[in-house]
Amino acid sequence: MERVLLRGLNKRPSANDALRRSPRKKVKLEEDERTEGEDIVGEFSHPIPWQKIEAEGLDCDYALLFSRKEADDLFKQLEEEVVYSTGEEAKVQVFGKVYNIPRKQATYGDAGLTYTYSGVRRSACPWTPTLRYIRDAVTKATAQTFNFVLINRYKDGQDHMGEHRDDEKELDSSCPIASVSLGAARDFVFRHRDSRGKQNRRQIEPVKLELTHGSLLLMNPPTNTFWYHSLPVRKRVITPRINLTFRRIQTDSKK
Ligand SMILES: O=C(O)CCC(=O)C(=O)O
Repeated sequence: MERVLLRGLNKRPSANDALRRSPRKKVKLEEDERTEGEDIVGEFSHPIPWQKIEAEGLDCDYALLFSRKEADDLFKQLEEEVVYSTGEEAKVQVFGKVYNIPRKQATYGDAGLTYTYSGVRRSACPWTPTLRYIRDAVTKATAQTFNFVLINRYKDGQDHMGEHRDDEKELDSSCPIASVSLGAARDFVFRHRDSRGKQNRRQIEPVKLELTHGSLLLMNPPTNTFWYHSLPVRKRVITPRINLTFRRIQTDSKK
């Protein structure tokens, strides 16, 4: 399987580099993104070196968003703040069968938002201070706003996530999915939709990355149309990892 070497092969500056690297560039935050006392504009205070990952129909950007120390602190704070789903919300439905998910999940976001995937509808809990901080750091780095976050906690390398696309109709398809990783580094695999299964129509190499502590992966459109992604079992991983995927759910006025 092809491993993408982020510090060598397939590396080229992102098309939006000029925007993202420009220090103190103003970003207009949407009205409903503001919390009390917050300025209307945010600023790019920390230009970060982005690495571009591309293949046919795949467009991603990868960067280290947080230093090791900051990522350690954020991990600890999330361990205290995040309340994971139990009961029906901790299950998925695949082809009509109900399964326990092989990890823990939680959903946070703007008031009243819900998100349905794998046959289960999830409501957003109110943003915690740490989630708001991480969301704002992602907005400053990307100039994109997000109203929802799906959190997955993997206790070790046995916990995993199967192949899927983030292509639910309630998502704003023009907005990237912004994936922040904290804790153990894990492999992340993209597979093109035409190269899946025994009846595959084409031979297209999977794209494999390692998502490290403090990193941000942006899955830009049209990646989630053409490529499935998964987080496979890795038995050698013995420590936990938290992943946060920031999304923009269409609100009624935009549907
Ligand atoms: O934990 C990860 O990196 C994968 C998360 C993911 O695939 C998702 O939230 O859709």
